[in-house]
Amino acid sequence: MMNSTVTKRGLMIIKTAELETVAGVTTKGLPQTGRPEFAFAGRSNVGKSSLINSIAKRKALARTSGTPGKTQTMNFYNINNELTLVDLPGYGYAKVDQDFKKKWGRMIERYLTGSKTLKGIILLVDIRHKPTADDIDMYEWIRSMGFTCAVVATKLDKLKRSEVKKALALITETLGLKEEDMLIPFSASNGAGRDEVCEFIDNTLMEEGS
Ligand SMILES: Nc1nc2c(ncn2[C@@H]2O[C@H](COP(=O)(O)OP(=O)(O)O)[C@@H](O)[C@H]2O)c(=O)[nH]1
Ligand SMILES: [Mg+2]
Repeated sequence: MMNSTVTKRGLMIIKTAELETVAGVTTKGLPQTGRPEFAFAGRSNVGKSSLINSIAKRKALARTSGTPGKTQTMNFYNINNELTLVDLPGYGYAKVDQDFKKKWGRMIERYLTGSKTLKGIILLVDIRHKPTADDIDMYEWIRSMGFTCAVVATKLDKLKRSEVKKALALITETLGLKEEDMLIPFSASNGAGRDEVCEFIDNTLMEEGS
């Protein structure tokens, strides 16, 4: 099952990948790429930019950082002129002031509710930690909006093999994942789970008939 649709259909064979648009809290209007979009949401430092680099097979397309709260913009990546990956600013960063948090919330919501081409949302959680109240809010919001969602559990390489099952069960239980929800363990260090994320994107597009 793994990898079949991805390679057969060829969509996720990366030919080109580039940063196309950067939108901040003061940016008016949203970029209209016309291409199907997938947004990556999650806490600051969870690994959103690293996952985008892994999907795009580029080392430094999206800037990664050990310092939380670095990316406060929405970055739109054009993949193959076929698809747009949207790196959302991370939430749950304590040092960001309340005023920014409000603006941030409005910006994200404006995008997530306003985009006509957004096909799916990928929610990232750190496999080592119990999802936070913010993660639960985000997940419930995604579901309530009726979006197709996959949950990616990042930093798989940081757990011992014997710890993985329990960690995934805690995420499933805390978020209240349903049978039909996808939970994909992923490591940016060794690429584990990368193809499953691509497959989720590909399947979502196929179901949409795009
Ligand atoms: N070991 C390990 N480190 C990771 C992984 N994903 C991200 N990181 C590290 O975690 C930090 C934050 O990653 P980044 O992609 O910038 O997170 P973002 O803030 O959500 O975009 C960086 O130092 C990354 O190198 C992973 O799967 N395994
Ligand atoms: Mg980032």
